[in-house]
Amino acid sequence: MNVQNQYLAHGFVVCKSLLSVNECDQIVERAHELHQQKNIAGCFNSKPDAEDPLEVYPRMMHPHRVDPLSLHVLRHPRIVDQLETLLGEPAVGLQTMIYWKPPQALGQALHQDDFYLQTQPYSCISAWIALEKTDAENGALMICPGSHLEPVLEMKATDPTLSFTHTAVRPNPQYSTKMVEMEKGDILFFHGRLIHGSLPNRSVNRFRKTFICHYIPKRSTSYNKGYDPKVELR
Ligand SMILES: O=C(O)CCC(=O)C(=O)O
Repeated sequence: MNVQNQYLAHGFVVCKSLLSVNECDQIVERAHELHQQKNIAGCFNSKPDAEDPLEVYPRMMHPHRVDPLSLHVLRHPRIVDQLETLLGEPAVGLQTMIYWKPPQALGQALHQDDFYLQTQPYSCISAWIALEKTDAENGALMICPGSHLEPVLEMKATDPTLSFTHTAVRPNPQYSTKMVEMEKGDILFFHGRLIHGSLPNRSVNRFRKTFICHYIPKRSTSYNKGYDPKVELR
C-alpha cells in the first residue's frame, strides 16, 4: 500500500527521521529563548514558581507569527512535500504550537482537530514533530486508527485529573487506542478527524517536547477564521 493509501485507510502515517537531530535541537533552543522572552501567546503569563508544571511551561501558540525559525518549520520543504502527497492536493498552513509537556504535566483528552479548525470540504492535517523521544512514560500521543472516517463528534465532560482540557470524544468501542512511540525527528501526520490525545507525563525528569503544525487544503472554502492568517507554503 502506498503512503497516501495508508493515510486514507488509517488516518495517520509516521515518517521516521524526517527532521534531523540537529534541526530538532535548534527548534528546542529557540523554544527556550521564546519561553524566556514571554512574547508568544500562551506564555505571556508563564509563572516560574507555579505548582502546576503547565503554568511554568504553557504550550506556545502560533510561534510562526513572531519567530522566523518556527515559520521555516511550518513551511519546511520535506514536511510540505509529505503532507501534500498525503492530501493529494496543495495546502496552506494555519497553526503552529509548541508543547513542552514537562514532567508530571497533565495530558490532553481525546479529541478531533477539526472540532476546532472546522475545515470544509475535506479535513485539516497535522504534522506532529517529536523533538525528543516520546513513549509511555513521558506521555506519547494516543490515536484511534480508522476513526478519521467518523464525522466531527460531540465533546463530553472528562476526567480533569488526567487532562488539561475538560471535554473529550468517547470513541465507538470498535476503535482501539494505540500509543505512537517516536524518536527525535520522527513526524506523525494525521487526519483532522482522527481521534487522538495523550496521557499525563509520568516521568520525574523527562519533558516531551513537540512542535505541531496544522494545515488545510488550499481549496478549503470554510474553516475557523479565528486561525487566520493562512500561510502560503511555497
Ligand atoms: O501533544 C499532545 O499531547 C496533544 C496534542 C494534540 O492533541 C493536538 O495538537 O491536537
